[in-house]
Amino acid sequence: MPLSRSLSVTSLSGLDDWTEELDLEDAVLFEIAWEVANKVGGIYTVIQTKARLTAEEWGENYFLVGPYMESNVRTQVELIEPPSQAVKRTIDNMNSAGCKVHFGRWLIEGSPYVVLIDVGFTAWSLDRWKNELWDSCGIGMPWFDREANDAVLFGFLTAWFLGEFAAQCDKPPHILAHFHEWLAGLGLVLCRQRQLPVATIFTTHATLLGRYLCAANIDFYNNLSNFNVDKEAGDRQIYHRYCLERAAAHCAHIFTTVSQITAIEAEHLLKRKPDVVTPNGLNVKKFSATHEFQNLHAHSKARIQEFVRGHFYGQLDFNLDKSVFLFIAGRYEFCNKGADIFLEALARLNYLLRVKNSDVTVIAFFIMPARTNNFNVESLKGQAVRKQLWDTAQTVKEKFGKKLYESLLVGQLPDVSKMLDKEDFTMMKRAIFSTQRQCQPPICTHNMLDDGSDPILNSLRRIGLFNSSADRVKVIFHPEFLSSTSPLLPMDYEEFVRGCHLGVFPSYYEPWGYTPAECTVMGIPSISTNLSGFGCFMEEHIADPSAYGVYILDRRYRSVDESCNQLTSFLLQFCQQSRRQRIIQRNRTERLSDLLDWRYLGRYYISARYTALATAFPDTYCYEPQDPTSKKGFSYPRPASIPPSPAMSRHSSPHHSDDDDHERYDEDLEAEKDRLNFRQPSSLHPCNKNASESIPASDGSSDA
Ligand code: G6P
Ligand code: 1S3
Repeated sequence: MPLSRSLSVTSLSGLDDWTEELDLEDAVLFEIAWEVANKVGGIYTVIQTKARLTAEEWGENYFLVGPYMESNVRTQVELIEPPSQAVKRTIDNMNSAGCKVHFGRWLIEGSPYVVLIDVGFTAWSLDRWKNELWDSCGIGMPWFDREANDAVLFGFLTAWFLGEFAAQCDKPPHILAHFHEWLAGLGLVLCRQRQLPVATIFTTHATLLGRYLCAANIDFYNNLSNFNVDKEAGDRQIYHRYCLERAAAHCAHIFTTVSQITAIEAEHLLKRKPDVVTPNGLNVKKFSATHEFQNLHAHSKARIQEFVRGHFYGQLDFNLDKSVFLFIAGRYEFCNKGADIFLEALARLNYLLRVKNSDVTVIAFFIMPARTNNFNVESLKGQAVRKQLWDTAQTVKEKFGKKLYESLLVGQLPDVSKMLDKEDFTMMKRAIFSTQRQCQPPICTHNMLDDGSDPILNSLRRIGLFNSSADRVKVIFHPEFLSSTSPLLPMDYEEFVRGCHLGVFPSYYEPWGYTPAECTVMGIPSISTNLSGFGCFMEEHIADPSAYGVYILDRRYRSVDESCNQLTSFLLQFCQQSRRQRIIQRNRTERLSDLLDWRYLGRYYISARYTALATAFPDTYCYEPQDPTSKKGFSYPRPASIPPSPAMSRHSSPHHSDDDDHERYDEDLEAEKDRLNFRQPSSLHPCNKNASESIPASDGSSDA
C-alpha cells in the first residue's frame, strides 16, 4: 500500500502554519499501548482522541495494538478479517503457535484498525520469557507483580507480532512502531535486541519514579538532580518496572514525553533527554451557533441543580441560583492531584464567605474513584424525596389545571379559594413532612470501604466541612466515575463538566493534565498549576491566562501554605463574579480551544514519527525536522476588553462589579472587541509578545 503524501498543518485562529513533507512510501505505523480500547487513565484519551488525525494521515497503514479484554471488545470493537495479507498471515501464524490475537476496527472517530492480543492465553510462556529477559537484558522480574507480568507477556507478544509481520511482507518493510508508557515498553526493547527492521518511538506519559516520589510528599522538583534513582526505585519495590521503563527510553530511536516539565524530569530520572515534546490534544467540537456551548452549560447545570435539590433536601436554605459548582476529578492520588490543597482552600473560602456574609453558596464535587460498596442510603433517599415532591406538585398541578379549565368552560373566573381541597393539602403536608431529616446532608455519596483511613474524608473531618447550614461551602465526594445510567447522578462526565462553573486541578504531579484541557475546550474555566504540563503550556501561549478563565496556581516558587492562599483567592475572586462576568469569561475560555486541537498539536507527533523513520532507515527517508516549536513566541493577546491600567485589571479577569445592573461592559461589545483583536490577519498577527504590545487594541488603546 504505497503512500505518497505530504502533510500541511494550516493556520487555526491565527496559530502559526507548519508544513512538513515526507514521502511515506510503504511505511506502516503500529501504535502500541496497554490502553488501546482499554480505559485505565489518560493514555486512553490520548490514543482515542488522536486516532482520527493519525488515521487520516496513514490510512490503511495504521494499526493500534493493545490487550484483548473481552468486556471492552464487546462494547467498543467490531471484529473483522484483516484487509492486509501480511497482517492476516502474521495473525494466523501466531494463532497456530498457541497465541490468541484478534483483529478489528475500534469504533471511535477515525475507526482505526486494532490488533488485540490476549496476554492471559499465553501466560504459560511467562517463566520462559522472564528467563529470556534476564539472559538477554539482565532484567529480573519478581513473580508477585501482576502488572509487570502483564508487561512481560505483552512485550514479548508485540515483539513477536512485529517480527512476524516483517517476515510476512513481500519486500523489506518500513515499520514504525510507537510504544506508550512502560507497560508497553518491553516490546520496543526486544525489537532492538532482535534487530528487527523497525523504527521505534517511546513516549512516557509520567515517569514511574516521579509519580511515586511525589506521592510520598518528597520535595521533588528541588531535588531532581540529587536522587539516587536505583536506590529510590529499589526502596519502593519498583526496580524491575523502572528497568523496563529506562531500557525502553534508551533503546528508542526517538524518545518523547508530553510536556517540558516532564522532559526535565525524564532527563534526571531516566537519564535521557526527550528528543521531542508531544503535548496532548483533543478533538475539538465546534458548534455552528457560537453560543451553543453556553446553552449546554445552562441545560447541564439545571440537571446538577436537580441532584443538589435532592441531596440537600430538608436543608435547602440556600439560593441555588446563587450557587457556584466547583469540581475536581481524576485518578485518586490525593497529593499528586492536589485534592489536599483544594480541601484546605475550601476551608479558608468557607471562612471568608461567612465573614463577608456572602449570599453565594459553593458546592464542591470530588469525583475520584475509591473502594466502596455502593451508594449510601441517605444519598439515595435524597433523590427519592425530591422525586416524591416533584410527583406531588405534578398531581396537584393537574387537579388545579382541570378545575381551572372547567371553570373557564362555563364562562366563570375560578374561585381561587376552592381550587385546592383538603385532600390536596393533606398530600402536600405529607410530602413536606417527608423532607424532615435527622442528619446533615452526607458529604459522601457512597459507603466507603476504607472510611477511617480515606484521605478526603479525614481531611473533611479535620477541617470540619460537614455540609452544615451555616457553611457557605458544601462538599460532595462521589468516589466513582460518573455514568449516565447512575440512579443518583445520571450524567456522563462531559455533561457534568459542562454544567459546572469551575474545574479545580491544583496538581503537584501532573505531566500533562487532561482535566483542565477538557474544561477549556468546553468553555469552562479551570485552575491548574505551573507544575502541570497543561498549566505551563498555557502560560507559554497566553499573555494573560486568567483573563481567559485559565487560572495557573504557583506551586513551584511558593510554600504549600502560600499556594493554598493563592488558590483561596482565585476561588473567592471567582465566587464574586456576576453571572454576566462568568458568561463573558466562558466565551473567552472557549476561544482557546483551537490551541488544544489535535489539528494543531498533532504536528509534534508527526515530527517525531518522521524523525524516527529517517533515523532508522536513512537510505530511504531524508528528513530535516523543522522545530515545530520554532514559532513558540506566539502568544494569545490579552482580551481587548481588559482595562489597560494595572489598577483596574488587578483581578486579571472580567471587570468586577457587585451589581449586574451596573456592568461596565456590554457583553456583545466585549465579545466583538475580543474577536477583532483575536483574529487579526496572520500578517498582522503577533508572533510574539512584543509584537502584540505594538498592536493597538480595537478601541484605539494599547491592550498591553
Ligand atoms: C448560559 C446560558 C444563560 C444562563 C447562563 C448561566 O450562558 O446561555 O442563559 O443564564 O449560562 O450562567 P451561570 O454562570 O450563572 O451558570
Ligand atoms: C498520565 O495519566 P495520569 O493522570 O496518571 O498521562 C496523561 C496522558 O498523557 C497525562 O495527561 C497525565 O498528566 C498523566 O498522569
